[in-house]
Amino acid sequence: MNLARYGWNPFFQRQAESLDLEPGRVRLATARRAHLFAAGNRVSVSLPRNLGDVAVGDWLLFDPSEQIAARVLERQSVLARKRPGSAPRRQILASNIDGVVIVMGMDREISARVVERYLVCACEAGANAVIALNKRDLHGNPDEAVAALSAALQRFPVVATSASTGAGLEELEQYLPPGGTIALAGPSGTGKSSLVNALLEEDHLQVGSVRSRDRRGRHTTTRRELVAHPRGWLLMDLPGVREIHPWSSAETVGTVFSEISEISPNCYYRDCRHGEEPGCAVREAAEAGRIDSGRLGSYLDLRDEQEALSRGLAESGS
Ligand SMILES: Nc1nc2c(ncn2[C@@H]2O[C@H](COP(=O)(O)OP(=O)(O)OP(=O)(O)O)[C@@H](O)[C@H]2O)c(=O)[nH]1
Ligand SMILES: [Mg+2]
Ligand SMILES: [Zn+2]
Repeated sequence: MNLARYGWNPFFQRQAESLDLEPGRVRLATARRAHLFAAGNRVSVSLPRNLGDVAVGDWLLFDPSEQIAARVLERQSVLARKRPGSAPRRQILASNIDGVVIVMGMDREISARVVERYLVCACEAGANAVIALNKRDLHGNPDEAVAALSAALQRFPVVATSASTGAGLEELEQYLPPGGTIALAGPSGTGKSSLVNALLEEDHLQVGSVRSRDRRGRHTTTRRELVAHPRGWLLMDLPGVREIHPWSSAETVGTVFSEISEISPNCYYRDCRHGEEPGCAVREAAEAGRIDSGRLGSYLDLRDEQEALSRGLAESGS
């Protein structure tokens, strides 16, 4: 089997000097075992305790005779969030990804504020991001919803899809980097697993239902899995999460809110926090309606969160 099909590239090749070990990419993992895409075929290896964290999408070197993993190769990118709780701990959602589809459901209110949080995670990973407003079949005016969200987000593509009817899937595919590893992320019940099945044109993943009372999902997907699409993509369905606190830097937040970071050099103080300072060009722009005040609030929250994270990390010495 050709390893390039699974994302093998010179970045990983350089780390794999040993002749006795073979590379494989984690397709599915439990605490003690990982199922891999490897040259021989699909193999399953045991994960020794001293190996460290193993995430879906990781490349491992394993000993083929013992069927045991020896090393996790350095990651090219990670999609990560802060673990719930006060301690600054990172949870890797997906490893070595090229693109992220942020899936939101048109059967409920679409929050640009939630999407922005996922965008920060995607940008921190250096991945291409596209937003799928799924369940377009349940919305009276999907084009209007797309226009509203793309105006709110400024520069990220938004596509209306339906996993049920197949509408919008071809358009979505145009935004997926060819041959790349693509993670589908978003709240529970928005149709991430359904979209993977629809893109594959087969029912590979289990799909859940949503509570009719509040449209919340039931957290049907509980494990991460990488599946190979016939057109070359590797799709990673992620479990829906209730809360997303990005694991990133304050600079990455600035790239998601580019219309705000473009104005901030015009503030009187170079280190303006856009709070109470005199001569703040960002606040002026918000007051004049040139930037959206909801966006500004979201930007300041995310910036403060990421700065607190950096401080927490420095204090804990990690
Ligand atoms: N009408 C309609 N229903 C959809 C669509 N996509 C998904 N659904 C339904 O929405 C429900 C949830 O779908 P899932 O694919 O399980 O959602 P998920 O995002 O994977 O949810 P978690 O795994 O819990 O995070 C199921 O009942 C699906 O049949 C769609 O495009 N249109
Ligand atoms: Mg799912
Ligand atoms: Zn300012």
